[in-house]
Amino acid sequence: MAPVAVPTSPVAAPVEALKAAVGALNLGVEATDLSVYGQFDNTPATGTEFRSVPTKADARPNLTIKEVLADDAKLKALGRLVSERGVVFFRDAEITPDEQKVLVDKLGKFGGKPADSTLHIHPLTLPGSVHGDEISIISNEYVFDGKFKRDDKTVIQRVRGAQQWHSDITFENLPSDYASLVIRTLPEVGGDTLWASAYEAYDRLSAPTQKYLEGLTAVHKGQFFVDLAAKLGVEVRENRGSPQNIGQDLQTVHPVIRTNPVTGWKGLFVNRGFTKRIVELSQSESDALLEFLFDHVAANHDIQVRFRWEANSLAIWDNRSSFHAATQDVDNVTREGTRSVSIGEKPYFDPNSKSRRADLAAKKAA
Ligand SMILES: O=C(O)CCC(=O)C(=O)O
Ligand SMILES: [Fe+2]
Repeated sequence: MAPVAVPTSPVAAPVEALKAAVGALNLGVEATDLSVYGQFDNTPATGTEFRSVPTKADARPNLTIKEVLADDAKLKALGRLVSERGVVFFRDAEITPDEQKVLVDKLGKFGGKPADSTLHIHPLTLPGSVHGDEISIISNEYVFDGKFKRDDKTVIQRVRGAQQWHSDITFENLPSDYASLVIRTLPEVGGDTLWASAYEAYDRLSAPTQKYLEGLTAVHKGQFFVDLAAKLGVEVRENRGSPQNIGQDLQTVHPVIRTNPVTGWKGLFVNRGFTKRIVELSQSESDALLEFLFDHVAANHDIQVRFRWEANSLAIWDNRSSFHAATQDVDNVTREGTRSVSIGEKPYFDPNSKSRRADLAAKKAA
């Protein structure tokens, strides 16, 4: 791993100040009980899917994303579910790119995101992009805009699955809370997306390792986008969904263990895509620890879910507490979708927050 300059003064403010910047949580209040609708958990660790067709065994009615968008009580319940399960899927979801924006922005607002956190403008989305600044086009043919063609044309040349794991835009001072993706042009087979639970990644570490990680912070950097901007001779966009998301270097510092403000649960918050260096450790210690943690997420399929896209499938995830990875396993077939990303709060670690497993076990026992 190439050395990364370690900032001399990490930006971490006291946890109470960071928590105070998260507005009132409004995700439990007046919420509807979504368990009355047909759904199943994809794996114990992560993923809940709303079924599109009731079966004999489960006659609960179908919940459509249209109904959710039309009813704030349902939206609040959905936000809570996404934060608890890491990712939620809908089938037969008719949703426009503009509605995707409304969806994640409202989830973020109900979740108490700072008043000036809006929707992310990707550093490499050109002004005048086809669906506007706040929709990233996800494509296997180009990077966020038609001008940035990929030069890794075939499956064999492309990055393999283990290298793909990330949570979105963690190079920003204020990264994402909620995000949504629809793949609108699909290969018949292939191009699945995987998600992994950051809560479960934390819970499956030994207690001494958990303790150790809780004291650490890490440098995140969007090096790929900085390099691409330089290669193409363009500046990266500024004011990327928050007045705090500025600067050309796409670099920041976040805690290694992050508290999700909605669930109050602790999750691992380093990812192979963007985390470059543990601030408090030597270069070789940092390299070894990060490699272990990246592998912990990528190699353990028992903390993951794999989702096969169909026409009108919709995924909504909480970037604070999950990782995801695309699968680049098709040649010469277009795969294209629209993604909207809400900006959340400055990440923090609250020492009083809980393990998901411990909290769920305590609730079950109560
Ligand atoms: O293409 C995919 O499957 C996932 C792309 C991705 O990382 C995202 O939409 O944030
Ligand atoms: Fe992503």
